[in-house]
Amino acid sequence: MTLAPTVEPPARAPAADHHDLDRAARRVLVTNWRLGATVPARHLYPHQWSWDSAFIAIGLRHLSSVRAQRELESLFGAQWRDGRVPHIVFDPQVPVDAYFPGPAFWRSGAAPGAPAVPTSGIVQPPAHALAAWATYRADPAVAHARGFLPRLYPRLARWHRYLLDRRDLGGAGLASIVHPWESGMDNSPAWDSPLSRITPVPPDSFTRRDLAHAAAAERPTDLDYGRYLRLAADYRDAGYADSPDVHAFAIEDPLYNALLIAGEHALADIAAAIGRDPAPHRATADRLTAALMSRLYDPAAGMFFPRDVHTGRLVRSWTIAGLMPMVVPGLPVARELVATALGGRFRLREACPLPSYDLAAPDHQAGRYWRGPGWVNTSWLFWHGLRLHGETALADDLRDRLLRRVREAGFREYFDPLTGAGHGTDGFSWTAALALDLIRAA
Ligand code: 9WN
Repeated sequence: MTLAPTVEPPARAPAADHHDLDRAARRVLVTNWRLGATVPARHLYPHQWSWDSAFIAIGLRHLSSVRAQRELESLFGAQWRDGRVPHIVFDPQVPVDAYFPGPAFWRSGAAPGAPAVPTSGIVQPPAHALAAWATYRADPAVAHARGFLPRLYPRLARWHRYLLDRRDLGGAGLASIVHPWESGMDNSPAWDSPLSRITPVPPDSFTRRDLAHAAAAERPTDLDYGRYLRLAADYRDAGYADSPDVHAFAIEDPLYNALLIAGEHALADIAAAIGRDPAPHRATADRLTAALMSRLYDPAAGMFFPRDVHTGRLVRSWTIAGLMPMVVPGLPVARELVATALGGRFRLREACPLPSYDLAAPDHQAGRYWRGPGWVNTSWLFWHGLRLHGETALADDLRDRLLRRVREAGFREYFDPLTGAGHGTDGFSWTAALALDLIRAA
């Protein structure tokens, strides 16, 4: 059985007690808006990022449906001929050394089928079809007038096709990520073991820019960066070709594939809305859901784990990625995932945002990048999943606590899940955008 995704809360004015937060969130998105797209954060991330834009559109649709549509359109304007949507679209107006690795590292101009604008060559989680459908539903009249869905649908479909065909490195139908940056959870402890096989580039061969804007104790280490750069350089030097020989890192990730499945359901809705056949998308979603269950679900644990394509084994690391299949309509084990989220590792009733990594693990670090702290986007996805599976009371409670956290600590990039202390950069776009969305569901 499949249910239609319900990403569109009814359009509502914010309740009086949220007016100040609402105004402050709008200010963040206005400040971070550039020509046609929104940067994740002014200093640390001064270009357009792929999955950030999807979350940003989900919030922007409440301010200006045209701007939300343009956010997605500008990202897909940088789509490669093979269908990939790059994880960063570089703004040529921004100094080349403002972010590392920048256009000079990725050299997309030399790659076959890359767009005119410089981009990276890797991708990020496919949250875009979900965002496109939510954006359309916020204002169908304006979307119709602008031809939003008929223009975007073929691009979204090609994006998913790239993942389904070129990235099925494990041969079981699921898409593989080929770089930790592709997971969106760059520094996740789940990548430690597969990354340990990668020879880092020498530490004196690159200059990081992130440490000028964020504390070293809250960011990945130089050794991590050395390995990230080795993987990215090998991919680049192979002309961004996808094959198990090129990709020393190849993982079937539950977060990634859950978004792909939810996205196929959204594509089915989009197809139906523009008079196309939704059935192939529903069939793909059902096939992928079966593969997700058989390849990545551990019934004894009540949890999804990533599978390392090279070893063939599950990586038994308890990260929030393993709870993300909650966004899959009709998921047969939603109740089990809720039980896991309520347990001591994630403490759904108190921790907020939900921790990126097992609170009970000895190597949990509440302030370090994807190794403990909570992000608003993964909690928003879990909230969405709770609503999708009828867990309204838990969803409402999580929503209220998320809004309280953001009101107290600001629009931070991530938060200590138990104390609420803010970490990373401030004025972070998806925190603001998703707060706007949660406010309207309150
Ligand atoms: C590398 C922009 C991005 C997010 C990712 C987050 C972080 C980049 C970085 O910032 O990654 O892509 O430089 O660390 O991990 O999820 O999309 O906000």
